[in-house]
Order: sequence, then structure tokens, then C-alpha cells
Amino acid sequence: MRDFPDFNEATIAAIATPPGTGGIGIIRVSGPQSQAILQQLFQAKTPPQNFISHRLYFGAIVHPQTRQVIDEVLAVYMRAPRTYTREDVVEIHGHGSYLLLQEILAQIVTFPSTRLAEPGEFTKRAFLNGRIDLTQAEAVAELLGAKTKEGASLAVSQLRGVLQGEIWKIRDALVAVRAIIEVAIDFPDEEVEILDSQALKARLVREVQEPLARLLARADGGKVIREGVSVVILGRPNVGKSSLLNCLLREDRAIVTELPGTTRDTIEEWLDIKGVPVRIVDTAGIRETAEAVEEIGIRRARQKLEEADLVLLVLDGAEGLQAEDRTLFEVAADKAELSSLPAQTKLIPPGCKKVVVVVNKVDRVATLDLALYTEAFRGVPVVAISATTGEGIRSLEEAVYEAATGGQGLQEPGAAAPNVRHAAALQRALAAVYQIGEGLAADLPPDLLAIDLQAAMAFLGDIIGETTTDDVLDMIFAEFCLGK
Ligand SMILES: Nc1nc2c(ncn2[C@@H]2O[C@H](COP(=O)(O)OP(=O)(O)OP(=O)(O)O)[C@@H](O)[C@H]2O)c(=O)[nH]1
Ligand SMILES: [Mg+2]
Repeated sequence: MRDFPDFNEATIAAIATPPGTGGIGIIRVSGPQSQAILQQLFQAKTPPQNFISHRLYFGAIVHPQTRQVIDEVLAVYMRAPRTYTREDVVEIHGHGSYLLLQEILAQIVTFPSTRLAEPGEFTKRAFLNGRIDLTQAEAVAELLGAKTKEGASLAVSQLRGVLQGEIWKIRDALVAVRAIIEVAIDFPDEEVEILDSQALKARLVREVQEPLARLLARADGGKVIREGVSVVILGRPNVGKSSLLNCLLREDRAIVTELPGTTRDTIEEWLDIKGVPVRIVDTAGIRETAEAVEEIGIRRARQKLEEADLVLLVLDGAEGLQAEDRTLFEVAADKAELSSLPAQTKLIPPGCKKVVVVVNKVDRVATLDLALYTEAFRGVPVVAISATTGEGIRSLEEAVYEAATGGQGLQEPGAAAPNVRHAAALQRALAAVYQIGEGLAADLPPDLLAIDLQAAMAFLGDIIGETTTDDVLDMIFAEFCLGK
């Protein structure tokens, strides 16, 4: 366990249910004062000092001085260490009135050494007290913020220790390698060759390097599930961009008219496409002859384009392919310079942007010559749709899914997927392990090998929170909501 002086001397309290009204509202208290607080505030047949741990009791919360009843509640006392934080924990289940909950909370924090909990502090204590590791603590926050069912299920696997397990397995293999190298350090003058560098390197590659690389390879898939992808709808005025947004959302979100220049600003919404969280952005149609307000919208569209992972370039199938469509394609695919944008705002390296060409209004075309478009936009998926009738929308969703997951689909549920922080540490561990392998091949002295070994262990330790610095911990827990 890490050494954090005084961190759990204070008793902390927070409302654990979201603001607003609900069936019930829960206040959570953790720390040495928990039971004493309950004794002062709770009035019932069974006094709190006689509570059986982990059992709910019915009673009333009363004002500590006036003894006036604040709310009728169920209360539970959970004795350490079998609790969320491993400390004494009390939960008060009141009616879901935020006002009353706040009133109870205000009384609780008047007790000595008791204060409001910071965001994520309950989970932080669970981590600092060694009940969960850092990957599990991160999973808690992720679970609450998951945008799709698949994202939530990834977080649950991580909470259950799937990622932690893989890291430990790799660490154990590293420890075994270290043991062999340490023997070589301790007996430098042995006649017999203790260190079979060849065999040891093979083992290092098989048991450490390859599993590390495999785990790292799943980071991209994890990023898609966690953060989703940003998709921008781009096209000339009036081609049906807003209609497409509405069609994908299955609601009338954006204003649609037959007038070009209807959309003046960017509109953003979240979609769930087969488990991929998609932030979809409708933009103002791009044209030369726009007036001032529209011009601002167009500039915003271009900014959104810079941030996008994927562009849906919408064309009007009834009008056929226009010269401006080709220009916009060049812009979308990031092959052309945007004259109105200074060079330094170009965030994405040239040629990296994914584009799907969407031929809209096919309901107004007797026979569609799709080959015309596939010829013009070679190498890019072309999907024919009607935003009015909904025809082709499934194929479009499929194309977005394919582009977002790199044609691999989402990884199987239950598998570990490193997040960005883990991936950075894995990468550094992998580099150190590679150095060890090189060192073994070059017959470097074992004490030199030990340095890289130590480094690799530390990078893995960062992931599970053993060697993580305080400011990184603070950053992680600051993202939590109150009461968690
Ligand atoms: N027949 C037919 N009409 C469509 C289709 N999609 C859009 N429209 C019509 O095309 C017109 C323009 O649609 P919008 O969705 O406003 O087009 P937009 O690209 O957002 O236009 P701006 O915001 O002005 O750039 C409206 O009259 C729509 O009803 C389609 O698939 N079929
Ligand atoms: Mg529009």
C-alpha cells in the first residue's frame, strides 16, 4: 500500500445520487466518524451503536440540536474493511428531495474532522487503501461516463480486473527474467556461464515483448469505444446535410428548408452506431457567394473539419456531380490547402482524413449511375441514400462503422483495452523491454540490463497505480463526479 500520511483521517460525506428529484436520494459518509455521526443524527428503535454491519434500518434523521425530524430514512452502517473505501461507511437513503439531502449533508459536515468529499474521493480512498488498483478506479469513472452499452461493458471488464490481470501476468514474467539476471549479477566470476542470453532473450520476447505489443494493439479499439469518433457532414448548400443529420438521429433536430444557406451554425449531436459513439456535426453548406452570417458558419464548418475523424461528403444525386463537389472532396480529404485558414490551424496530417461520399436524393433519380461517383472518388466508399425516405441509411451507418473501426469491427466484449494513459506507459515499457533484448543479444553486463528492467517494471507500475505520481492521480480523480 502507498504511504499517504493523514489522507484518511478526515471523515468525508457527499450526496451520491444525481441532483434533482428522484425516488430516493443517498448520502454517503466514509471515515472514522461515520458511526458517531449516525448516532447523533439517527433516531430509531435500534440505536446505531447496536446496528449489525451491512444491514438497513428504518428511522428518522433529526437535527442534532433541535431534534426536529428532517427526513424519514433507511440507514446502513458498514464496518471497515468490507466496504467501498475499506473505511467505516454509512449510507443514508432518504427521499429523493435534493433540498432535504443538502440539509442532512449540512448537518453531517458540522461534526469534528468531517468535511465534504472531493470528486472521486471515495474511489480514491478505495485505491489508496489497496482495495482496487488504478485501472479499476479509472473504470469506475468510465462506467459512469460510458456513451454506449459496449463502452459500459468495457468499463465493467476493467473494473473486474481484466486489464490489471494482463499487466500482472507480464510483470510476473519480467520478475522471472529479473531473477535470472540478478543471479548473474551476484555471481559475476562463476566459471560456468549462468546467463544463457539467447534463451533468455527468446523468453523475454515470448513472455513480455509480444504480450505487451498485443495489449498495445488494442488501444485504438479501446479509444473508439471510449471516446467515439467525430463525424462531420460537409457539402454544398441545399444538398440535404441537415436532412441527413435528422435521418441519422431519427428526429427533427436541424431546420430543413428548400433554401440554400439554411444552416448558419454547426449543430452537434451524439449517435450510437453499432456501439460506436459518434459525435455528428451538421455544418453550413460551403459556397463562394455567402453573406456575412453564413460566412461565419462556413468558417466554423472548416474548423470542425479539422477536428473530424471522418467526413460525410454529401452530394445531390438529382443535380449530379458538380465541380464544387470535387473541390470539397479535395478539401475533405485534406489534399488541398484551405486558402481562408492559416497553415498552423491544420491539425491533421495531409491525406489522413477518412471520407465517405454520400449521394443523396436518390428518390429523385430514375436510374442512378453509381459508377460515375466511384470513378470520380476512387478508393473512397460511396453510398447512395435518400434522407427523405431513409433508403440506404443502414448502408451508410455500416460505412461509418467500418471507417471508425478500421474495418476490424469492435473488439470482443470482455477483452482488456488500454486507455490513452495506459497505452503511453505500455509504449515506454515496450521500448525498455526492447532495449533489454538488444542488451542480451550484445552480451551487455547484467547490471546494465537491470536498469532497463527496472524501468520497464516502473512503467507497468504506473498503469496499475503503484508508481504513479500524485499529480497524475489528482488528474485522474478530478474527473470523477461528486459522491463517487
Ligand atoms: N427528394 C429529396 N429531397 C431532399 C432529400 N434530402 C433533402 N431534401 C430536400 O432538400 C432541401 C435542402 O435540405 P437541407 O437538409 O436543408 O439541406 P442542407 O444541405 O442542410 O442545406 P444548407 O443548410 O442550406 O446548406 C430540402 O427541401 C429538403 O427537403 C432527399 O433525400 N430527397
Ligand atoms: Mg442545413
